[in-house]
Amino acid sequence: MSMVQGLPKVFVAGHRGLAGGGIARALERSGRWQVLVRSRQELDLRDEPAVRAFFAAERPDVVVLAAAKVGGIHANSTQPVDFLLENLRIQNSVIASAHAAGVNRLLFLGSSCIYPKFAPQPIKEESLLDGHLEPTNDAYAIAKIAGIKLCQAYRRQYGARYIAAMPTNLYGPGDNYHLQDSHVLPALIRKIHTAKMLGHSSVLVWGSGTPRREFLHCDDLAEACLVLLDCYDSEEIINVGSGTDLTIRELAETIRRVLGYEGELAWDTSKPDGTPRKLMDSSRIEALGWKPRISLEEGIADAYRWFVEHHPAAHDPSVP
Ligand code: GFB
Repeated sequence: MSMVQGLPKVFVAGHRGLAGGGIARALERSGRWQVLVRSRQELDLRDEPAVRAFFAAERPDVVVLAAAKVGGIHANSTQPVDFLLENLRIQNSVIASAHAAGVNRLLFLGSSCIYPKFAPQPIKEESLLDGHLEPTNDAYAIAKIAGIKLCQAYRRQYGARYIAAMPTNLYGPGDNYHLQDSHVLPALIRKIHTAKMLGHSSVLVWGSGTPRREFLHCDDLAEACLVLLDCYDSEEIINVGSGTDLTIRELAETIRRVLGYEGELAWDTSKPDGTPRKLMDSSRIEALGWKPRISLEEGIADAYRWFVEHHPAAHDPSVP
């Protein structure tokens, strides 16, 4: 007989991703959950009939919806159709199927980009829908806002205990290191590593370097999700951030230092900056007893270790 029988069963949708991977590991580690996962090959989350059949057969007690089409500023601004449609399909099919199968507890993950481009800083949860979105990722943001609203609607119409958390920019082991489509932190780890390996004298960084971003290690997010599953039950969304931000220039300098690269940083101002700043106010989750534990330097070193040990681009710069 399995050791985990008798424990509540939690389905982590998106366990191969950065957020979902960290959450599935943390749930396993806690020893309090029976963790259920499916790869994309086993279950296409956009396929609602397949997702309904899966839920009917497995009947999880709880769902963590961390599956999404995600990417950095370039991917978001050049593939808005995919970001809007895929995310709507995934979240509609998972949330509706969970409810149809009697799941009464679900945690939906949104993003800090749902807030208005010029929201007052640090951004409080109340800023949702209080202004215009940042155009480079409005498709993704609209899909995530629809997911928030769907969770709130299930709560209002059916009393379902569905909650939505808004993580800030995440990074960590298992990140996407694609040259064009990744987020800034893994992109700069890769570019600086490659420049060091090939002896290049400089690295080209996108934009002006002045936008500010807040970063959170995926294992810190995972611990926050465990806290939320245990003790958060409100229709209000809840921010999960590290509480500090820095400029892209400072981020690039930090990565340069951690990786020990001595070359220069050059700036490609033909590339978009995106939103000027999106530091979140995370006092609501901090009041529940959670705080981030991994410093940016430690986290970058951890992500870099994973990149060198697991990613083919660490040894072959021609990998896309
Ligand atoms: O992480 P990132 O792609 O997305 O870019 P956002 C953040 C900043 O880093 C921008 C600069 O100002 C970029 O111009 N940057 C510098 C780079 N060099 C690079 C590089 O080599 N690659 C990348 N990608 N950026 C995303 C949203 O916004 O944040 C998503 O598009 C999501 O929807 C995610 O919300 C968390 O922080 O601007």
